[in-house]
Amino acid sequence: MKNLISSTIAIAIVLATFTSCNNSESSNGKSGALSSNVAEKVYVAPGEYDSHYAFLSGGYSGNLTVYGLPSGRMFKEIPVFSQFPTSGYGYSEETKPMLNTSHGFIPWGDSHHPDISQTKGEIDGRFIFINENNTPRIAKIDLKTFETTEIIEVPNSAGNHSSSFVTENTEYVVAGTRFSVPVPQRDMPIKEYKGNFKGALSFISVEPETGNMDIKFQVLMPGFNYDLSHPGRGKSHGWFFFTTYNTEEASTLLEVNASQNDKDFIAAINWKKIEAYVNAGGGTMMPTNYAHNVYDEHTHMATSTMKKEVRVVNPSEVPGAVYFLPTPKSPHGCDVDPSGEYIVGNGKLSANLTVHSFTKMLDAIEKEKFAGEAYGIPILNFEDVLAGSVEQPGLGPLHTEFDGKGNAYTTFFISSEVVKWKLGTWEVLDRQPTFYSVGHLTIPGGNSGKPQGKYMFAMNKITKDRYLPTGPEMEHSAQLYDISGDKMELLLDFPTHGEPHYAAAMRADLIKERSQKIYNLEDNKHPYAAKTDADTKVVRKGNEVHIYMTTIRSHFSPDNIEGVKLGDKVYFHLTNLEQDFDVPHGFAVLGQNSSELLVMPGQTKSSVWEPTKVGVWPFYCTDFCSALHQEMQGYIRVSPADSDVPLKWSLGEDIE
Ligand code: RUQ
Ligand code: CUA
Repeated sequence: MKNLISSTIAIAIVLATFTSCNNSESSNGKSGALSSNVAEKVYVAPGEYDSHYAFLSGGYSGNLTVYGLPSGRMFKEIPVFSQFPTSGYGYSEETKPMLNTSHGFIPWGDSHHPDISQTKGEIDGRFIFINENNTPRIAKIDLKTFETTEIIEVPNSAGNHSSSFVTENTEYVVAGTRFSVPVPQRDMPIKEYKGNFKGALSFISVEPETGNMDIKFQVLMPGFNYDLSHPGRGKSHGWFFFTTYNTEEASTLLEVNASQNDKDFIAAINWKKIEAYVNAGGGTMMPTNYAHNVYDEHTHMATSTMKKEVRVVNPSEVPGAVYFLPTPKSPHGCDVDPSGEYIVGNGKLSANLTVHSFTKMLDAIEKEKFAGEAYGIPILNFEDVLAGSVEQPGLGPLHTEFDGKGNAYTTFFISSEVVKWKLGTWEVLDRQPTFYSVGHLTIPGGNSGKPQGKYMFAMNKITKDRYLPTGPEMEHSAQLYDISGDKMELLLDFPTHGEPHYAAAMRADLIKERSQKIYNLEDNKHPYAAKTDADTKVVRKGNEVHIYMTTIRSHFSPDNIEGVKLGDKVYFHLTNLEQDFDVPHGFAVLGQNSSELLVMPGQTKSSVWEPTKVGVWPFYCTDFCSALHQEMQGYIRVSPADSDVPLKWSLGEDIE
């Protein structure tokens, strides 16, 4: 025990030394080294557009932020796993079901890895997927509307981290568990972890036309930690690769106990083989509970369905489907190059960067050259699958991306740098410092067969002195580099929101052309929609009062309402009659204990209010929509519970 603790302290000191040397004033890159021609490279003149979209995960904000490149301007925050009072997401009656889970309503999430849908190995810009780490879920955002339209919970999973990466035709979005747990969950002693806990790797199918998600199967793997993953592509399409750590299967003091083995594994999963097995009826349906939440663009409402079972597959049932590739030491990122030949294991504690060869892997499998097995899964020989290694490239490698021109770019957390190296010769070509402690990096089109060169940005974990101080908390920071030349050139720092782990980025054209401007009022199928002022009304059902209300510049209809009583549950159903791009109206009523609503043109949204005080309470539009926005207001009268004030409403005249 003493040994464990002293080695922990030793590691801590090493880390502290590296981090602190980054903080010194002399190394913060503020020497004015950037020339004015660098400024031109990121300058997007007023009224002009950026050339790329970047979608940065919000980490512990639970959301996704949208940026433009090269300007680094933030365009939008898309609410995904967290309630978002700015738009009413997760507060409105229509969107609350999106945050339903088997644990009940969860107002928050921790999102990590966005990935854009692909067709034939190329980014197609239809959807973006993102994982929730804490209460395992995968979300889909429609890039036509930039709205979260589907969330599926992932059962038997915990710390959904090796997610959400898509295969080259978006056949699957894959979600892997970070923590192994009892499967199914049950009451058992923690010390019986080893050999008993399992790691579920989930393959979620995506319907080609609609994008609808469904858990096709889960592979129940040994109780390791599954950290990150990437699909095979091109020649390795049909396979999926996952890094593992804690192959020691420790349940306590992992920083020491999970760093014992000289090598952990990359798990190679032949999903095509398992898919064929499952299509032939293979696997077992396991009883479980998970929520599947879908937002319908026509009713403008989400529904949540609780699913009762999931198909699980034990690797031993499908011989030849799962192999382990030994990979030094506690690998984090698992990255596959655009050709599909090279699989990079970024060993956090390793001095070198290990690259495996897909061809050599197949060869070794064919010759059945195994070094042993773990829980019945064959382990290949390290030397047999090794393509090469980058010698001493830096300290603490985390993630690698590719430019499609034969180069790879790896982030090093401890030495705080991005290192460019060559696939095949493994020589280091360039290194540039990052400020500070870089995690992921992104090249547009990163996880695809066709990266879109030109830019790379690093997402740093520590900001320190890069911006004006904002108290003890600084937002994280990203740095944009031009990678079109031989050497990487630092262009720009820009602050990010929450903790971007990964980001997905792409050329703007595809998304820009398809972006929707309004919701068609005619197509609005919301049951409480009022499509003209003539449809507005107030209806009492017991103690529920439903107000069918419309908004148009610059009034609410109705705007005077009486007859509501204490103890009533008041539903404001707002339909925005506007059919004009970028003209939402907002709604808020004094004392409302949810959030405002922001209603898009043609959309209906509902807010519930349970008044607690007698009085006449104003409501108003929260979005400065017109010259007469300040006039866009109304009153609702709340009477005592036993009053006999009749239910009445009006617009433009006194209530009689
Ligand atoms: S993580 S910094 Cu992707 Cu959540 Cu590596
Ligand atoms: Cu409508 Cu302000």
